[in-house]
Amino acid sequence: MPDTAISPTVTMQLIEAIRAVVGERGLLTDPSDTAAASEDWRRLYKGRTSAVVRPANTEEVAAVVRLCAAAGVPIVTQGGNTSMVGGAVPAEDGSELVLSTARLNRVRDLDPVDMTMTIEAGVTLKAAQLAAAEHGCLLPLSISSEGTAQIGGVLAVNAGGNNTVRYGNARDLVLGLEAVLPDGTIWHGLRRLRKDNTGYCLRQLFVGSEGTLGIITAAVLKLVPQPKEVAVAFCAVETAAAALDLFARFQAHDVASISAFELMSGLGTSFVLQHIPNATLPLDRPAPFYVLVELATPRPNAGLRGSLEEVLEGALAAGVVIDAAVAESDAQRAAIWRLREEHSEAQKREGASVKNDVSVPVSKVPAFIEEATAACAALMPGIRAVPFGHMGDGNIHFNLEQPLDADPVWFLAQDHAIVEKVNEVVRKYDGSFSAEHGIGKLKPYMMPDWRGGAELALMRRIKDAIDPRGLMNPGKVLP
Ligand code: 2HG
Ligand code: ZN
Repeated sequence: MPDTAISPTVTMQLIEAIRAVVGERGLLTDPSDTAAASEDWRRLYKGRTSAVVRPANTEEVAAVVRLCAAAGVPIVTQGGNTSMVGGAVPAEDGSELVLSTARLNRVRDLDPVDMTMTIEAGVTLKAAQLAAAEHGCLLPLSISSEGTAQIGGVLAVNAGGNNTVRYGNARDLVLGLEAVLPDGTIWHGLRRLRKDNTGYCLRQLFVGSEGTLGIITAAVLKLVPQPKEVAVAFCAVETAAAALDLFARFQAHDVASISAFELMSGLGTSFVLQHIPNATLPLDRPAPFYVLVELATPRPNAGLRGSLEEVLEGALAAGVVIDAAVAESDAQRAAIWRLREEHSEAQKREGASVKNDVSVPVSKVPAFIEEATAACAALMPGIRAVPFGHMGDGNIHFNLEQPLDADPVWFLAQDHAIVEKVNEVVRKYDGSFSAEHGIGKLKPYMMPDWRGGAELALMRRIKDAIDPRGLMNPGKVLP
């Protein structure tokens, strides 16, 4: 085979060497496959790659990384490709290969006494949850894209999601890690110890590094007992301040039972009702805001439903809640959750949107929403604010939908100005400009402003020490 160059760096010789490692099934070069892997879920970026490499085990990952390192070819690791910040797209010039974790899809071990699961990077979050449930355990991490998102990506971006209010973010669940380093070395760190105080905590360096330090191939995750009772209510409130009041009531009643406390706007919910088949509002009339509250307990006969109703009755009597529906069955519970989880898809169908994945202290959420809404309306008449998200942990998706008559391309070009307006308010409340989606390709330009000085300098030194040639997911995280 002649050593023809497919791109400035990728040669046929390299592709054939990789094929020899991963076999026919492990290499996709069909343009439809490479095109699908080169675009992000939001369709913000269209890159190009000559191959999607799909190793079947950690040794194959390591062998592929060694070959790429020798050729100086950068690798973009991709799981479910559900990033909201273009975290897994290759560059436009075709110089990078995509390495898919999809075939690393085994649950290696699940121990209901240790309450841990050892799981490979390509298992979807949903499949991991189901595997835990089969053993009477709960993997307490839930995100809207869990049917597609894979464990490796979930950990690489330190996903947050719906249960952070109770169980923390992805990094809080990681006890051990296996990863392939940029030179192809396999780091075997799959310990399942609750206590292991032995120097720098390397696993936490890789969690949240977004594929820029190496490739996570497997992890040991903490599990918790499966809930025996779950109660879900969908509540209508006039304002985000009333939603906060309701949260405080649930906290005062039994903080330990809250497993999710999610906020939705009336407008965002109307998009779901309009664009998502079979979505229905479980209340008589629409409201400015809604809250989804979920309580869960591993204790049997805990009377959770009674607890939920007691708090709601108090809130209704005080005028904090206008109306509420309590799920009577698993099907109703799922229908209520769909109203929340389909928010992103419905916004995509409604038109172009600019996303702000921000966090502020929980107590500041109402003021933040009010002030950011006003600031955006002043910037662009007709802009439609769609705040929603994880109110219980202070993470609000303050998304802006294009004005009804605006050109989507023009609207998206106003991205930086809109984001800056929102972030002025985030700054005022000492919040974060990226609460759970990470930095990816979308936000590195913001890093000097928000994490400049010692923090960014230290991050660069870590990157240079571990990936001195910059071959792991270039152009992501660091400017
Ligand atoms: C969610 O909470 C996801 O549903 C997506 O984080 C948020 O679309 C978004 O902005
Ligand atoms: Zn979210």
